[in-house]
Amino acid sequence: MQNTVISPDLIEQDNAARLDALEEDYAALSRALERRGIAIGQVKERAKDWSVAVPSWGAGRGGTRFAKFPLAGEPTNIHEKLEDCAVIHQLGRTTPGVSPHFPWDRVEDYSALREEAESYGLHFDAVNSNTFQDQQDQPQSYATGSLSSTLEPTRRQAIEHNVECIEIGRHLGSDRLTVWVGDGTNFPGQQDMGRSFDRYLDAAAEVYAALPADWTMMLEHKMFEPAFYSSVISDWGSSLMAAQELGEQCKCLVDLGHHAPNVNIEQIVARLHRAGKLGGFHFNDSKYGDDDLDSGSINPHQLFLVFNELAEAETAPRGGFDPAYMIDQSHNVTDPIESMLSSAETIAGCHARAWLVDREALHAAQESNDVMLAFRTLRQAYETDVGPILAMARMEQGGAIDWLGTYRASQHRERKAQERRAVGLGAGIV
Ligand SMILES: [Mn+2]
Repeated sequence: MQNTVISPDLIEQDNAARLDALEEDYAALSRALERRGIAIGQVKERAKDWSVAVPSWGAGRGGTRFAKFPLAGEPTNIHEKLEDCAVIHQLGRTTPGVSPHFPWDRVEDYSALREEAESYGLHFDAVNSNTFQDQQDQPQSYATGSLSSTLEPTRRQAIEHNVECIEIGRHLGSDRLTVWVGDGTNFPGQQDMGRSFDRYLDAAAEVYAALPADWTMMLEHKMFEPAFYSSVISDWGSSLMAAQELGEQCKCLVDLGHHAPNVNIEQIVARLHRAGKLGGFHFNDSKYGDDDLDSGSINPHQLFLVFNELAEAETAPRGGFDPAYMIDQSHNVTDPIESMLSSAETIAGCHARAWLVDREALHAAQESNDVMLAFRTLRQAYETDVGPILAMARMEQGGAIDWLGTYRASQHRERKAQERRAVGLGAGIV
């Protein structure tokens, strides 16, 4: 018997009140798509088959370097986070995977944790290691680097932590490890840029050697922060070099917020795919830097163009194309459940729109250099409102047509504010 956090009766009751309007919108869209030679049912089924994982850390309020403003009833441990992730999946039906982070989600019994997730209809996605902050009682500090540290005991500690994450992940049923290091420098001359990359590669090779045969190691690059002069794995070039050197099972992860402003991220996606090294995504949006804003809240067009490249890639796959899709956001002023439901819908919408592109017409226009026709072919798909398809897919799987309305009617957060212990004020990024 599956553990449901939100009453299925409430969802059904709410849906019943909204079904007539949805059916009307869905029928109108169905006719419009039919004129374009698209069967709406196929798009809906594709939407049902597609999913994006939520990060365990995203279930809590995020923060900035300056402050964190806690939310009454936010989760304080992995068990409560799983409960909130269950709500997100129950209402939205697109997020069955949870990406855990260690040591933040450490427990005694990982087999029991896996069963707990499964009781909600959830599973564990990519495991994230953490060598970017020090933990209590940790012998070596990461203040001047982890996998690339000049100090052998520090590198050893970082390697062992990553290997432990793989071990935990095996118990949780995961098959991916995401490695992001904050390693780098804040001053010119602080470290030798060539030798620090060498040290990183040597240490990462030891982590790679511990990967089970069916696992993927994903390297996440980030241009700056916490290192503000140079980062060791700063861009997709460094990430690709490292992934190629480490081996077949190592791929690159693209976090949408980890690039310089105005960088053509969709082109990076196409390049990594061509190299057979596109491992996965961290979805979020950014206006200025690594803002970790809600996916598609600032630049939904860019998100669509990324998915257009993914649809191209899936049409002509290379090198075991199977990217992992994850949300990675910091919810500083919203209820994280609402933000992740909103983001999952936006991301799923961009995925669906990419499959509305008349690819044959696009390719023909590209080959004949018909610039305007090529552009309009993409634009037509982008401008299609796929909301009724996503809502119908949700409803048919037991989710909510109006996830925001139903979530608020459930009073989940208010109830949790009574049950859960309050989070301290804290400060900074969590
Ligand atoms: Mn990320």
